[in-house]
Amino acid sequence: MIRLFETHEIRPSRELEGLWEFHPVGREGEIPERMDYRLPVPGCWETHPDLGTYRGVGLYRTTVNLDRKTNLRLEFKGVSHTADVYVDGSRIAHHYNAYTSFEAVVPNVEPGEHEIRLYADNSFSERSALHIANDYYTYGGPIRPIVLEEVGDVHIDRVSFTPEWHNGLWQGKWRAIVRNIGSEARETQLILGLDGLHSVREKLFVEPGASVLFERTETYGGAREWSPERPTLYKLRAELAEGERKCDDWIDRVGFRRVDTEGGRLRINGQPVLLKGVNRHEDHAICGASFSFADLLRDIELIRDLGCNSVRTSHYPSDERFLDLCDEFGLLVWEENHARGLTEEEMRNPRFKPQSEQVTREMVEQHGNRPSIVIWAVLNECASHTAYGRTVYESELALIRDLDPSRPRSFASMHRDRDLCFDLVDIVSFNVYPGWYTDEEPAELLQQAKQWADRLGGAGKPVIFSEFGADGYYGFRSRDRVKGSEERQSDILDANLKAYLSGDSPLAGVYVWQFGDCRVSEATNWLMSRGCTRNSKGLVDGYRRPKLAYDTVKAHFRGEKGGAASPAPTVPGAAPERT
Ligand code: ADA
Repeated sequence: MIRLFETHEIRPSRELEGLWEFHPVGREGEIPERMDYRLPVPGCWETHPDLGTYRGVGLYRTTVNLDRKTNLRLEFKGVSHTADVYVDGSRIAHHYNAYTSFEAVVPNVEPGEHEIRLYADNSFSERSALHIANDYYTYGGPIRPIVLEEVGDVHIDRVSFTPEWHNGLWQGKWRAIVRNIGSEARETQLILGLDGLHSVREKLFVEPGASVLFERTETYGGAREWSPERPTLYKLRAELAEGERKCDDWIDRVGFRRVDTEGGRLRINGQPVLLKGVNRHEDHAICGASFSFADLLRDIELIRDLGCNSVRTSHYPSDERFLDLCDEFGLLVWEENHARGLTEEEMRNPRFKPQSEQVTREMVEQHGNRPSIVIWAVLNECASHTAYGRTVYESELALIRDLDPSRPRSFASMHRDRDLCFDLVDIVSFNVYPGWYTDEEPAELLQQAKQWADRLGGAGKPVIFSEFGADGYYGFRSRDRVKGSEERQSDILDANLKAYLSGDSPLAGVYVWQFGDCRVSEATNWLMSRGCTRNSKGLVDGYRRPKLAYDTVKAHFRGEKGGAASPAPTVPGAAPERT
């Protein structure tokens, strides 16, 4: 399943889902004598009994049949972590980073059978600045869907739609890119519209080998708002026509809502909201990082059951289908680029800047149409406390502002009163672990954090506690409530939430670390060693079995412990309003 809706009704498109041949190889480009395995695509090789800890390069191979001459466009929604794609023996794409999509276009492919070879590499080396041994696991393989499309010489590359509230009316700012991969200049008609609302039509002239950017702001008088309580979605439809014949389309979903941080509060459509959420790694004890739709939906239902109105995609962009579900159910999303805990030295790896900026750019360009995303964030727990680190935060936050000025930006800091970057963001966020790594009083820590924010450039900005939590090993029970037991995890979260959700709390949001236990890299130093090679701070374990802390957090988030309640979740199974 590619998305929750058809992304093309005119352009021929299908998912290359199924069983592909597989074999571990020594390096990208190598052709082994035999292909011993058959693996599922999408999937990660760790699900095969022989390959549970394999780290290296793997070759996936399949063939496709085309019944006419065409321009082939392959879209890879996520290959972990470095991908090289060959079609009929020629290398046509290279991409780094598991969590954003990329394309490979081959013009003028003859009818008949064609071979696709995908090399996926999940190894760690100097060449990889973001995927390193870490407190989560880098799986291997095409963890997200692969799509085959047939495109004309002139086709739609990308469309962005940004809702704006202007003098009491909704407007939409369109940016559409149309490209011509053929050898002749072409004239085409671009039609842009939202189903149920009006559309616009424009004649474009596209030179061979070039792209044209079309921009237009339209007013939508009758548009209905997207909000967490009523997540109204509109189908965005971009089409190309030659005369009366429609020859290409590109479909997405959008919603009309605005986000701001006026008065030090996070506001959606002018209404202050308190974000109550969980941090979610895309990791599951059985399917690794490659989720079926049913597994994604189960996570969403558990998050909604917890009384959350928000989720943070720690520490990388999420699967598109997960974000589709957030759009659909009105969950507010903090989405962040890919990084966790990089030191200044690691940020000085010459690969870091280009790789990190690329993920940031791809994240905003690929997910920017989604109403559910209300915060963009960068560089979780990296060196925001050093002068060099600050230059990196500054340039990445500026990049986001250039790409999308409509959403507030943040980063999750662990540097407390030593942070140098609070003046660069719209929302100041702290990762704190009272009761687990430190023995502070949560309420006192909260007052201190507010002072650090005020003093260090964050005065007047919303403050979020983006992480707090404790380990709890599923099934480990203790009358003495010792550290690591489910009881102690529950006690620590109870104490944290009591302080953070109290009536006079200055916080704009809280995100429990974390939703589900996740696998971690095997550590080479004792400090990073985690029991069971897992981060066990989940409210559910890797199989989604709730721990004691689940109900504790649920009671707080649903306002049963005296704090503020989240908006009532929509009735399970009821279809959200949509046009
Ligand atoms: C950090 C980090 C998380 C996780 C957590 C923990 O705050 O951002 O990725 O490692 O600590 O469990 O210690």
